[in-house]
Amino acid sequence: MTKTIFVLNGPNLNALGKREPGIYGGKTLADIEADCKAAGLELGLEVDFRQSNHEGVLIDWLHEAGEKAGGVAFNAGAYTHTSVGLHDAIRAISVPVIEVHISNVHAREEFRHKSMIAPAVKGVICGFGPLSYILALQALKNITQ
Ligand code: CA2
Repeated sequence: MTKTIFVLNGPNLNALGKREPGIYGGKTLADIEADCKAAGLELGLEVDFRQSNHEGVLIDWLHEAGEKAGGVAFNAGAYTHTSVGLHDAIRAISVPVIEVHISNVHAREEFRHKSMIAPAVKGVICGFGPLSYILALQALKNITQ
């Protein structure tokens, strides 16, 4: 049976490709979604790709993933650095969650060095541009088979 992987995106990621290309590259979130769906086809994974600017919606989607998905690739955006609610939601589900970042957060401002969700996730992939998402899908394929 084909596994469904939720690829969840947090605040402002809908603005990708429109500003700050020096940090995040020129791809839009729709481009990244297309790349993830193509990689999913090759890996035998169904990709359910979503974005929200609202913390509670992301929490609801994590709970939904806990019921329906085989794993989650999660770019929580700025909530990565602030959200106890997302930390708790990841702990509340038993499917693996991989933290994803486009930029290398450790090479940026100090406030981005702390991740509230890192202690709750299976692993972290950051700094590879949009490729970070594909690496997360490959990792999920490996750890869930
Ligand atoms: O590198 C990443 O993937 C981040 O999760 C992106 C977040 C940032 O807050 C994290 O520290 C690292 C930002 C999302 C996109 O924000 C934009 C800001 C300006 C223009 C376009 C996107």
